[in-house]
Amino acid sequence: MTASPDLAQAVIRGQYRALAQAVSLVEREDPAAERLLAEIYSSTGRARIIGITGSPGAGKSTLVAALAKHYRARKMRVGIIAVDPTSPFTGGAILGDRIRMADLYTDRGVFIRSMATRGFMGGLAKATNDVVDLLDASGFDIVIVETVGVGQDEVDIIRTVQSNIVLLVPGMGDDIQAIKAGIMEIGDVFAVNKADRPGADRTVNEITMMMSLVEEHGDWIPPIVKTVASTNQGTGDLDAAIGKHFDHLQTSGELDRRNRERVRIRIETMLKEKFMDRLIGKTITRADYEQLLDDVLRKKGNPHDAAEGLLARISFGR
Ligand SMILES: Nc1nc2c(ncn2[C@@H]2O[C@H](COP(=O)(O)OP(=O)(O)OP(=O)(O)O)[C@@H](O)[C@H]2O)c(=O)[nH]1
Ligand SMILES: [Mg+2]
Repeated sequence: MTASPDLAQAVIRGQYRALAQAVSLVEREDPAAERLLAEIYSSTGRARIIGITGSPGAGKSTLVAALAKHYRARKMRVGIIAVDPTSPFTGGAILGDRIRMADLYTDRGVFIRSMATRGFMGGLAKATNDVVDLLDASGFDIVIVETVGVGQDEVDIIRTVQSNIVLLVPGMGDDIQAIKAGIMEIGDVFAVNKADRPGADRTVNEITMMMSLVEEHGDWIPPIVKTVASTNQGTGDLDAAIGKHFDHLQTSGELDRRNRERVRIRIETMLKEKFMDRLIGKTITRADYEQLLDDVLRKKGNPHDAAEGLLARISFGR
C-alpha cells in the first residue's frame, strides 16, 4: 500500500481509516510516509500534547485510559501513543486491563497505538512525533504519550511534549531520592497514583520536599495530584492541573518556547540520523568504519582525528 494523493486530505478531514493507514505507513517506514507527513504538517498545531512518564507498573496505561474516558465525556478526541514494550496497549496485557479498556478500542474518538521499541531506522522519537503530527492534523484534541522515561529516545520524546505528567506511587521514598534530579526537572504535574495504598500522603510530602530543593522553578510550581487510576479517582483533579499548566504555558509565553524547542529537537534528531546514515555505508563502508574504530582502540588513531577525518570526507551537497 502506498499513500494515495488523497490520503493526506482524508487524514486532515479526520477520516479514521485514512489516519490508520497513514500511521501504518509511518510504522512501516514506507517511503511514501515522508511526503505524506510533509503534506499534513501545516494542518498541525491544534492538539494538546501530554506526556505521562513513570516506572513500569506505576499505572500509566490505566491512568491514560481514565483520562481518555474523562476527555471523551467532554466530547474531545483523544490519541494515545504508548512508547512502551510492556504496556497493556501492546497486547502484552493482563486480560483485565484489556477488558477495562475495551470500550476505548471501539470508540472512533479514540486512537490507540503502541510504538514498540524495536528498531525504527529513523529513530523512535521521530516515529512517535510523526504519529503525533498525524493525530494532530486529523483533529484529535489531545494526544497522550506514555513512556517509561528511560533511554535517549524516550528523553527526546519527553522533551517534545507540552505538559509532562510524572507518575509516582506510594512507598518509593528511596527511589525518589535516587531519581529526584531527573524527575523534578521533567515533571510539570506530579500524580501520586495508587493512592488507595498506604503512604500516599507521605509520597506527596516527599515530592514537595524534593521540589523545594530544586532551584530553577520559574514561576510554575508543579501541582501534585493523588489518583486511583483503576477506579477513575482524581482524574478530574489531574485534568484541572493539566489545564492550569496549559494556561500557564500560554500566558507566560512558555508554550511558544516549548513548541519551538519541539521543532528544534525534531530537526536535530533527524539530522543526526540522516548524517550517520549518509556517512556509514555511503561515504565509508561499514567494514572501513569498524576498522577505524579498531585503529582508535589500538591507539593507531584518536577519536578527534577520526571524527575530523570523517567529517572532511562527507559531501554536504545533494
Ligand atoms: N491499587 C491500584 N492499582 C492500580 C492503580 N492504577 C493501576 N493499577 C494496577 O497496576 C497495574 C499496572 O498498571 P498499568 O496501567 O499497566 O501500569 P503501567 O505504568 O502502564 O505499566 P507498564 O506499561 O508496564 O510500565 C495494573 O494491574 C493496574 O490495574 C491504582 O490506582 N491503584
Ligand atoms: Mg503501560
